[in-house]
Parts: sequence; structure tokens; C-alpha cells
Amino acid sequence: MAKIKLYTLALIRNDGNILLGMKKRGFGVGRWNGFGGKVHSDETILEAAKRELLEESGLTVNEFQEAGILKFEFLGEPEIMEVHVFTTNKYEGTPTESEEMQPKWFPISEVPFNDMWPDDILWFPFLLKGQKFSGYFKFKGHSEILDYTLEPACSD
Ligand code: 6U4
Ligand code: NA
Ligand code: NA
Repeated sequence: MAKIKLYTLALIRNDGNILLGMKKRGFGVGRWNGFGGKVHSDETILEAAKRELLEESGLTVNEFQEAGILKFEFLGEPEIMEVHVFTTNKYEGTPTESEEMQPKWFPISEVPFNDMWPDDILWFPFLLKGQKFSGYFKFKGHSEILDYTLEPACSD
């Protein structure tokens, strides 16, 4: 049985824009991404999503919508990443650069998919229309998707 590690990912929206961060270090460095990270053992997934967003962008969110769940397998690696994706258009604060992320607003029509994880272009349409989703992606390295499934998930 593969070991599952929990992560969060937050996509903040404002009118026709979406906030992304250029990852300055670690996993996914050099790519635009949502804000998030590892869920600690002493917190819920939702608490982790809020903490990571604040740490990485300076924004505070009280209410998040659950947008979807993405599972990632990397060929040759035993751990499965399970990423819980959240979104909201209600936040407090001004995006501020952190050690990990350089934040920038992008118009929805100009999301820089070529400089993002290659799965993002597949599930962003669900996120943008408010359809919950569930996905599984098998990667070779960090740039090649070997197999995937992606489907709408029931909203409850
Ligand atoms: P450290 O450096 O230990 O503070 P931490 O912020 O806890 O790290 P990090 O940044 O390594 O964790 O977490 C990975 C982040 O990348 C999470 O927000 C999930 C996100 N992520 C991982 N794979 C992704 C993918 N294929 N597509 C995507 N986001 C992904 O859009
Ligand atoms: Na992170
Ligand atoms: Na982090």
C-alpha cells in the first residue's frame, strides 16, 4: 500500500483575476502555482490551507470552498501526494512576497499554463466554473503525465 501524504492548495480569485505565486524554492520551484503545503499532524486540512496561505502570501481567509482533490503518483516514488484544493473570493490583506512565493494576479484569460504544473490546464476549467473535481495523475519526473483520470465530483 502506498503511503498518502496530505497537502493543500489555495486559489484566490478577485473579479476576473486569479492569484498565483512563483515558487522560489523546493517542490515545483520556477512554476506559478496556488499557495499551500504539507498538512501538519496537529491540524485539520482546512487549518493547514489557511496557515499555508497566510505564510506564503500574507492573505487571511475565513471561509474556503472545497474545490477538488488531486492525487499525484511519481514513477518510482512510494508516496502518493493527495492535494486538497480550496478556493475563495473573500480574503483579507494584500498579497505580499514571502521566502517561498512571489505573488501575482493574472486575468483568468491569461493564466500562464506553460509555466505551471502540466496538470493545471486540465483541472482549472473545473475550478473556474465552480465544479468540484477529483483527479489522479501519474507523473514521470515533474513534466510528463503518463496517465490520468479527472472527473467531476459530487458537491455536498
Ligand atoms: P516547505 O518547503 O517544507 O515549507 P510546504 O510549503 O509545506 O514546504 P510544498 O510547498 O512542498 O510544501 O507543497 C507542495 C505544494 O505544491 C502544495 O501546495 C501542493 C502543490 N502541488 C504539488 N503538486 C502539484 C501539481 N501537480 N499541480 C499543482 N500543485 C501541486 O497545481
Ligand atoms: Na508550499
Ligand atoms: Na509553505
